Amino acid sequence: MIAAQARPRYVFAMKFLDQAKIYIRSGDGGAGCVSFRREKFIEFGGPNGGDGGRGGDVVVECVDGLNTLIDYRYQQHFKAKAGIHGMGKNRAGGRGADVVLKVPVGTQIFDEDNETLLADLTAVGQRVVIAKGGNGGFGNAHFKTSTNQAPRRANPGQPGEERTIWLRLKLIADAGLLGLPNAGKSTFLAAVSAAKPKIADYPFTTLHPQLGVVSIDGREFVLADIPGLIEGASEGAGLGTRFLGHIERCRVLLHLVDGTCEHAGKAYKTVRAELAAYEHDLVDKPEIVALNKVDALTPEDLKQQVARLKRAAKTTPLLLSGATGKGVPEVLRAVLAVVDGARTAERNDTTVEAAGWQP
Ligand SMILES: Nc1nc2c(ncn2[C@@H]2O[C@H](COP(=O)(O)OP(=O)(O)OP(=O)(O)O)[C@@H](O)[C@H]2O)c(=O)[nH]1
Ligand SMILES: [Mg+2]
Repeated sequence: MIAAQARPRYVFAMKFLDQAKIYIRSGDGGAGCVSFRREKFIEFGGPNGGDGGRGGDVVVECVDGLNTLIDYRYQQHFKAKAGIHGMGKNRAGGRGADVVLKVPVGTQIFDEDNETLLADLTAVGQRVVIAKGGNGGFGNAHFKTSTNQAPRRANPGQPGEERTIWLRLKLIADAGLLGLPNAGKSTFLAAVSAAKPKIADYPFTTLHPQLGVVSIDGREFVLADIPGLIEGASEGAGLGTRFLGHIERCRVLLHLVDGTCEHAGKAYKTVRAELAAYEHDLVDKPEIVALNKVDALTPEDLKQQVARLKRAAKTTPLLLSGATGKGVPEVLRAVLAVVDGARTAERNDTTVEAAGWQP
């Protein structure tokens, strides 16, 4: 039986959803001012209280270069600035500064009930005002009439709006974990993200793909953990290869090979053979090869496994231990480099398309 696990709210197994509940408040309007002109030698001083400034709005803006809502994990309260109060000599108060929440393309904004859609941000540059700043109050100069030359009244500013909203984004994995059962894929995901996948020393612990948001060097990407592949998976052995669909759109595969297995080269080749048998072009995707669980290896075993894996993969594997964290940042940086490269290439492609470029 698989125990239900508490998961942080921004990582949902299967739903592949990144979401954040945030509290926003637009700025209060500044109050109008009551003031009279009082100067030497000027006989009739009139009212000269200026209007208060408008409070700042809370704006959500869709920007380039973000692909998760990870920032909203660290900050959930956003408040725009209040408008400045009006002043004497007919000086109006300044407008309060807006607060702008930057979100990736594909973010949806829901009301507090998490059901009512308020806005759908589908293009870079799109902006929506989600809470309007309060209007500033009129100063007493505004209330001067022919019958009331010296009004003593001014309006207070309107209060800002306070509300709770949800930001939601459908996640698409940038990187996919690959390996035999027990290779340590889930351990790795748990070590590098807030995801809490089930981890155990028997094969097929992971039955459903899981996603986590990984943050490294101030950047982020989405990593998918999928069930282990075994020999014959493409013919349905083990859990089969259905779930490979979840990593078809990944930009890079991180192939973890268990250093404590009998033969790291054979383990690698088994997985590659199943990938090759899978009809979609997964086998052509960029791959980072890494030998895992190096904490459990003697220097001699390590040397031997590295040599075997290097021969099989025709590349020098990265070395890591998901359990101790050794080598993990280096692996993440290698993944990020490929993800970044692919993102840039994609962006350039779209630009060329948009410009109507023809070969
Ligand atoms: N010594 C050591 N053990 C590890 C390391 N990473 C994972 N393990 C152990 O290896 C076993 C399998 O780990 P999992 O993370 O569940 O492996 P998995 O690849 O997700 O396995 P499946 O979901 O079954 O495909 C567990 O007992 C882990 O504690 C590591 O870096 N070093
Ligand atoms: Mg697992």
